[in-house]
Amino acid sequence: MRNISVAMGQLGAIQKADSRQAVIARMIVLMDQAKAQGADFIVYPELALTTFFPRWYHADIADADIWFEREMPGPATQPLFERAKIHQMAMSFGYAEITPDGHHFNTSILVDKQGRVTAKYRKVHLPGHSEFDPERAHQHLEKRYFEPGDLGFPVWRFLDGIFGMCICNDRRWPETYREMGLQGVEMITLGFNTPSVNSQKPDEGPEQRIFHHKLSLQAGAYQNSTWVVAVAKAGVEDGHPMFGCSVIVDPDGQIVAETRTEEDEVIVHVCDLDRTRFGKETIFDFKRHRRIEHYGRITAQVGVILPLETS
Ligand code: CDV
Repeated sequence: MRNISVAMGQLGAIQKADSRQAVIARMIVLMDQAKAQGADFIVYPELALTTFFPRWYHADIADADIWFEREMPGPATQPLFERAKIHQMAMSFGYAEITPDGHHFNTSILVDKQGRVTAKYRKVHLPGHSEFDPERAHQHLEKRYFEPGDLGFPVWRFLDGIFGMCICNDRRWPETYREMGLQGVEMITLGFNTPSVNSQKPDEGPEQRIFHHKLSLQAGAYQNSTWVVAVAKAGVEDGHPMFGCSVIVDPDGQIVAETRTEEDEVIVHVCDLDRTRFGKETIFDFKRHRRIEHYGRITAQVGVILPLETS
């Protein structure tokens, strides 16, 4: 057995006016609770340090830089790293990253038990749009504020296993999981901010949104025989509701842990990384069963090309 005690550190709403210091204080409380429950590793959401700012339109894109971090850890986040070191707790969280040469990414990191940033992932699948869209019930301007990630989907030897990351919308794409599955991933962590209502389809509410969320995670876990840990930022941010339902999915695709609220909440589950072996050695033994000669379109083509019409 290779057991890792994993905590989901779900965050409730963060309002526009909330400071990073206030959010970090909440994250430290969650970490303390996780430690008290025996966790080795805590996973926090996407863009954990601020409100989900891509819902707000800045006419001058440079004005959005207030939401970005220039260093990690920086002055606001240092106390979280210090507490992690004291607890000997590994962690993962998401934040908006601005690089020294001015690139903007939606980023997630793995931090080891000594408080060292050991891995970085930058969100590849950016949903939404880049200009103000009056047709939508709310804006989702990730394509305005971020560039697509430039690091691919790497995996890392971390704790006692092979770990990978993705972020929110990435979880809906089978390519995300398979890229990491082909590198033997045993645990994928991700954070998300998902509005409870579809901005372009008012009758698509939380029930269906949560169904699609779980469907994607469970399929990705099962088809790659990996653990998946998905953690929400939830609750009502300045009038905009987002669902919770942070979950841990086992390598059979079963949900084994789930949050119950849309507030700050910790759930801890012990995950045996050896449970990934059976699926990887049988039905999803990629080496024996994949037929790459038939998969060319997946990397050669982006949109749909319909067959020619026959008269
Ligand atoms: N933060 C996200 O990536 N949210 C998307 C919403 C916009 C659909 C998601 O896939 O959950």
